[in-house]
Amino acid sequence: MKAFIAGVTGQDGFYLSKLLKEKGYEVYGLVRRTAQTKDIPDVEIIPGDITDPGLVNIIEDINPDEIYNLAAMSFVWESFKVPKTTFDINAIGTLHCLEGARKTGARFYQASTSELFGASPPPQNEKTPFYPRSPYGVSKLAAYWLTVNYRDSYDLFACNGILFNHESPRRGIEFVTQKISSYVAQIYLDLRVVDLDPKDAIKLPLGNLDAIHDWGHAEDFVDGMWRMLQQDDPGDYVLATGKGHTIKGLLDVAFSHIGISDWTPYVEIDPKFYRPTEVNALIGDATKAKEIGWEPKHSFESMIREMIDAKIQPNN
Ligand code: G4F
Repeated sequence: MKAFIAGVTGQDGFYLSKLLKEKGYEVYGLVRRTAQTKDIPDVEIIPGDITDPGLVNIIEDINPDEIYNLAAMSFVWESFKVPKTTFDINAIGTLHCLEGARKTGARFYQASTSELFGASPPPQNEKTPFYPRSPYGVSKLAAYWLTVNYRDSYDLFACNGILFNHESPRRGIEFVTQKISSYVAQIYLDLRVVDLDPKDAIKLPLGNLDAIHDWGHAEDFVDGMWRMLQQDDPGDYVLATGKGHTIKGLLDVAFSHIGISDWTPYVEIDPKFYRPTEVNALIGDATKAKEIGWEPKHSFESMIREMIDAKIQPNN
């Protein structure tokens, strides 16, 4: 089996290519000229750009059995600053991948997101109305419907994985789990060498601490992506743990891992990190995914601890 992954250098690209290699796939990964390629598991690197229509020819040359579109401008906060770039990558890029799937007959996976639900109250599942709250969410909604439309129009085996937040030690520093984990690891290391008074610590600037998210582990979620493409019929699936946590709850778990019960002296609110519109509560109902054998294995607490430990001892 041959798989083509757009977005192979990201967190999910790492775990997915590892999983597919273990299953015996030949894996081809689309990589922009400026992206870092070290650490990607034994993948054939294909230079290219998802926003360029030349992607269709690239996919035709490879002629994969499966295409996974994980490429995205994935930082919701930044999408308010660069809405057009967000659309080019997330919506037009998906169109190019779908054209490649149409030309080759490959099965297609689209990285859709819980951000599609936005303001719709939880629990959210495949039947919940969409109400995105950011240019990112709206661009991903276009990509979602393009995927459905290509499935309906051309009888393509195309699936949307509607994934709730998923994290790991490979998560980018701009996302709140990694931002908090990295800071907490640094505080732990500092406390080992100096008798740091909490009021003298450089504070961690954060935005909205009350938003509720459903955070799972990326390693569990890539298994769900693969499963969707192995079914008899294509469909759309929510992947989520079903448990919601606030940013405050995340801070509780992270600081208690290094023995600090009161994190308030270490955190300050910086309005810069607020978004013009926010999702208040995203908690997924993954009943449909469970029917195809998907089950998350990591807990939220163990994942946050793993992320902090990876920063404390980066080589372990
Ligand atoms: O970690 P975040 O930036 O992730 P967000 O916006 O939920 O997006 C991630 O998950 C989505 C859903 O699956 C993906 F579609 C998307 O591509 C990405 O992977 O923010 C999480 C929450 C937000 O409510 C945000 O307002 O944390 C809140 N937050 C509070 N202070 C902060 C901060 N987020 C960031 N990044 N930085 C802060 O200082």
